[in-house]
Amino acid sequence: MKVSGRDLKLYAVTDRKWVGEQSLEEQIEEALAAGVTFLQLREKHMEKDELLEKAKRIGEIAKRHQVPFLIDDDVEMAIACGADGVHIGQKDMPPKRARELLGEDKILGVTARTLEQAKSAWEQGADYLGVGAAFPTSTKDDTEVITKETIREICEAVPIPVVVIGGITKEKIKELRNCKAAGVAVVSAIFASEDITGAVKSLKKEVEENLWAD
Ligand code: TZP
Ligand code: MG
Repeated sequence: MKVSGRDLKLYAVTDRKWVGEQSLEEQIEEALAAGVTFLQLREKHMEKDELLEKAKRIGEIAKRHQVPFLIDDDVEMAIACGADGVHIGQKDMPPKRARELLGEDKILGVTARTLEQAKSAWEQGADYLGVGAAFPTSTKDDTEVITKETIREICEAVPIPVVVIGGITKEKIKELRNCKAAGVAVVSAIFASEDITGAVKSLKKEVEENLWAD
């Protein structure tokens, strides 16, 4: 399998709005060195040229840490920068089309909020699913919270691993205990932290103690 449950244990999604003393690259370097297992560049308001340059640099950092590196939404960008794959939402192109463009070797992640979306994404070639929002979040404004039961139903219905996203903090991971998810995807719990290394280590420990079984 291209993506195992282990890979999804602690999935970091970038947001340069949290960049302060450290650059985005430095934040990512620190997060990867501390033990993040999967990385997505999700920068909604960056010009394409800047995004391409950043993506190439960040891809090199991820490669050095042997962590899969994906681009949010943009299949062409993922191919152009040599990323390991792309993560698309329900408003992007259909997963089947993304798979055709990417080929079989690249990783395709798809966001699903319902059982129907989850089954369809899997049938169309998704390697893993991002499911949420698990909790309220201010990082993404057009998302709704789904129930833990829905998350669990999705995890039981598809043979590909599921990463839970949305409002996840180290305190909240316990509430995902029975969901059967492989891991958690976080933005602010890592990148808004003043101590990225400490945040990554404690999030990972909570995942290992509460939901990670592979
Ligand atoms: N998709 C669903 S919720 C979300 C995305 C990209 C944002 C999650 O951000 P945070 O800061 O971990 O709540
Ligand atoms: Mg997206």
